Amino acid sequence: MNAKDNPAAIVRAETPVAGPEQKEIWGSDAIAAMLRQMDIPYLALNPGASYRGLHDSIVNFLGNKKPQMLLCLHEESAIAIAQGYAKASGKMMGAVVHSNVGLMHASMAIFNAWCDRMPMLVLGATGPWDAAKRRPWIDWIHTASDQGALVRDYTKWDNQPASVSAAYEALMRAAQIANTAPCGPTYVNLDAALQEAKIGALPSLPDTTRFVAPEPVVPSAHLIDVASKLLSNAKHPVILAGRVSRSETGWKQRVQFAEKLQACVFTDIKVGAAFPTDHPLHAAPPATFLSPVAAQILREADVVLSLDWVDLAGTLKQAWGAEPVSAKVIQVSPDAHSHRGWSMDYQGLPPIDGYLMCEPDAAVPLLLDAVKPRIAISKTQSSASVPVATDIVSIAAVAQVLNAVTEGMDVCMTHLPLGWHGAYRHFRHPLDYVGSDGGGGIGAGPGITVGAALALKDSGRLPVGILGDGDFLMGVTSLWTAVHYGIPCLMLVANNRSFYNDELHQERVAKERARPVENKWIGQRIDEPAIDLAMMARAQGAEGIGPVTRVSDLKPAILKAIAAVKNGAVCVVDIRVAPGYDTNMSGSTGTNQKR
Ligand SMILES: Cc1ncc(C[n+]2csc(CCOP(=O)(O)OP(=O)(O)O)c2C)c(N)n1
Ligand SMILES: [Mg+2]
Repeated sequence: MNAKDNPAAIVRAETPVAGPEQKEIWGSDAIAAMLRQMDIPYLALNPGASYRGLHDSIVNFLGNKKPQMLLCLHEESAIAIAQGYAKASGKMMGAVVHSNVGLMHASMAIFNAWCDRMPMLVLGATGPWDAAKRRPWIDWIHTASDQGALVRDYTKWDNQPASVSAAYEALMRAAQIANTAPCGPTYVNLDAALQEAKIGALPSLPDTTRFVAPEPVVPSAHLIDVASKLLSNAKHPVILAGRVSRSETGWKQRVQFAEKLQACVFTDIKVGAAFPTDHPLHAAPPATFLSPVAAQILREADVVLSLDWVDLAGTLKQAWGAEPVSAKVIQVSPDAHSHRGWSMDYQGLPPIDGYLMCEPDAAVPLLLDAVKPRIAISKTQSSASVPVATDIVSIAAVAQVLNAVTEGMDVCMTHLPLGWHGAYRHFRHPLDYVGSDGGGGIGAGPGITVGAALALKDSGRLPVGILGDGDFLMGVTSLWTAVHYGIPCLMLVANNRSFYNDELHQERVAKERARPVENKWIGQRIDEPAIDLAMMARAQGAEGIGPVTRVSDLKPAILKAIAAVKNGAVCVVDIRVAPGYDTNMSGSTGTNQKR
């Protein structure tokens, strides 16, 4: 499936008619020209009068190209699409949301992107800051003093420029900051009056190449020396491969590095694939929390190298409990640059014996050169039993069928459901899996899938998201955007007709309080009526298959869906899975909550 032999894979254009020769230039024309100058490929948006000026400029001044608008039916989808795009491409796109209300809708998704350290340029607008220019009522309710405060605690920077030249600078600064590690969303609020002011000639555009993000920081020779000595002399080195890039070179270097050191490697299901999960040095299936077996392997380590591992302190705590961490710890992470007061997504404070405050991709090649090769000390992959159900429709059964029918095919898992067990499918390439939502905000799966599919549209890789029904339903209108713009992708909905994760929590509370566990479904089940998810797909022009209720129907359904997507369709398969998890999602150690 590539753009050449599948024209449907090209994002469908909404082409404006040409207007008369432009005599006047408006503030928003200059802002639009700047977005083009900055190479922003797309703007996912939901419209609003606060940025009707910019909207007009994108359509009539730029011809709706570079950037191209992607209309979304909810601001949360617009941001999730930008997040998915960044996850799969490593590149930033834009999103535009309307005044305070659009930003409020967008806010959870911005939080997800923030926790996921994904770059994006969020543009917003306010009613005229000059009160004399406000239309009665509506411009007043949609004007807030300090609108950026709504998202300031989970964006890297925000600004409300007061002139075109200030807007040029604000946009370049926003892009530069968003793309500097640790990446993240930035927000620029464009005053309606500034957009709608006549400005005479277009102010000359700066050379944006002089305002780009810096080259990755490289650790000092001294720190490489400290870290490589610790690693070379270790008896049981462990690598925690966390947030890394989608680069194939980076991937290969990590593999060479682990092999040279003969170190055990852990990966994390919360973030994108970082190491081949079927490599003999890969210690345990990627998970949200360490399994007891994985915690035991980690505890045997005498040197732990974190490659920007999410929640290093919490992970060490799962292995060492209340005792001091006996291993030496090397931290490779720029993340603390984003640690601030409001959000605790910085996690616990880990003990560190060598601190390389840079991205893993910058440190690994230097460490690879510097470490001494170690002789293998009988480290093998822990043989985690892969839970498989063959007689009931379960997430395990979905995984089994998907694995069988995609054998030898390049697939990108754009999302996985909460009940997914890391042993269900192997990842052998950085684009085999792009990681989860980042901030635990449900409803992101469909948008992330569409955004990742947008980034992958010419790659020949099949984008597949497996989503919980709750997640799917909250973000379901992302489908329309994918259909409308011709962005093929597959969504398999693991439909247990429940916000099941929380049934488990109610069960736990009931047990704790000696109350009836049978009531755990109340206020949780999405049933009577069961929602026809395939019909919700068809309602938006996507293909809808299912409900699939028998294991024997799974394979033909998924094969049909893959064929449809390869043919350019957006396809949803409603799979009625039995409630139950093969994984411990609530994070208490030692319990497998399968039932
Ligand atoms: C925006 C938001 N609302 C509520 C929650 C709490 N929550 C966590 S998981 C979950 C259930 C998700 O349901 P589904 O996607 O169907 O997955 P399942 O648990 O059924 O496997 C809920 C409601 C959340 N994390 N985010
Ligand atoms: Mg569910």
